[in-house]
Amino acid sequence: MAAHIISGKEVAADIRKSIKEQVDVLRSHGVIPGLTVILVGEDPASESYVRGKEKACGEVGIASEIVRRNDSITQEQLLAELDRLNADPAVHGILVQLPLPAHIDEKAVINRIRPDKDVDGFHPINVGNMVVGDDCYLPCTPHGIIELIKRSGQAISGKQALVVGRSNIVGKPVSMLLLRENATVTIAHSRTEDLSALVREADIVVAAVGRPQMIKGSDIKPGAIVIDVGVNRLETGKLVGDVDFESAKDIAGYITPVPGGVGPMTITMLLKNTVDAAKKLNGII
Ligand code: L34
Repeated sequence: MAAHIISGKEVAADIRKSIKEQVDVLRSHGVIPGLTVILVGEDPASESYVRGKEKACGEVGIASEIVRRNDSITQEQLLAELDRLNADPAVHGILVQLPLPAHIDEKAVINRIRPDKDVDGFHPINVGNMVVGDDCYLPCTPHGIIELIKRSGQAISGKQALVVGRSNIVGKPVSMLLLRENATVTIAHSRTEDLSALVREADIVVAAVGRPQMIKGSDIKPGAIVIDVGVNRLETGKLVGDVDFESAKDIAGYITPVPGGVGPMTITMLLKNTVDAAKKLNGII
């Protein structure tokens, strides 16, 4: 049977309506939520994602600024930039687009962002609070994934969830969020010995490895929920996920497309965190 296609684009549009309403209220109180994105270098994919963020901010009324620096920027200069933004009361959210050039210590950069402006949820304070279930900014892609599953109407509690990939941005945090929703979580990675066997058992598969079309429909458990985080551009220019959509779509129960699946949700959760930051920093919640 053909899977239900979970449209991240539609879910995102729905959530953005409510975000815009919140921004309108804030603006009527004289608070304009502000997001600053730092983009170092000229990676075309990062450029495209950051432009997507800027456009989405504009649509809901968030003031956004992109600070572009070329990849010769030193770590000290980048940290100084963060100090400036940390101190700027018009800036409620700060995001440093990753990856950074190799000469820059990513951890030092993330650690420099004020945790209460860390709308990416990457600062160790936010990560720690997420793990213990305290108030924090949730990382955007993992949070978007949980929202997509919930809005598909399917239960997470008690299900076997397989997360393929263990990055700090997606794999690890989404595993924690699925656990928080009472899934039984397995994390697979490059050293996992029999990935196919694990995929076959999973009620929920989250694919976040960055390897084009590596998960095939023949491995998927009939009726499973398949969330594809991969955004891989083939030589032909076509954008594909980590899941082989064509073979998976007739076996899965629910599946996200690429593009139009997780990507728009990542951006939407960033908008949400920025509005929450504007509220908190102004003592509104
Ligand atoms: N600091 N770095 C930081 N925060 C993040 O949350 C990110 N990420 C990841 C890369 N680096 C980051 C993003 O923003 C990935 N990511 C991201 C954001 C948006 C989209 C994909 C990845 C997206 O909108 N994808 C569209 C297609 C875009 C295209 O055509 O290029 C989609 O529909 O999937």
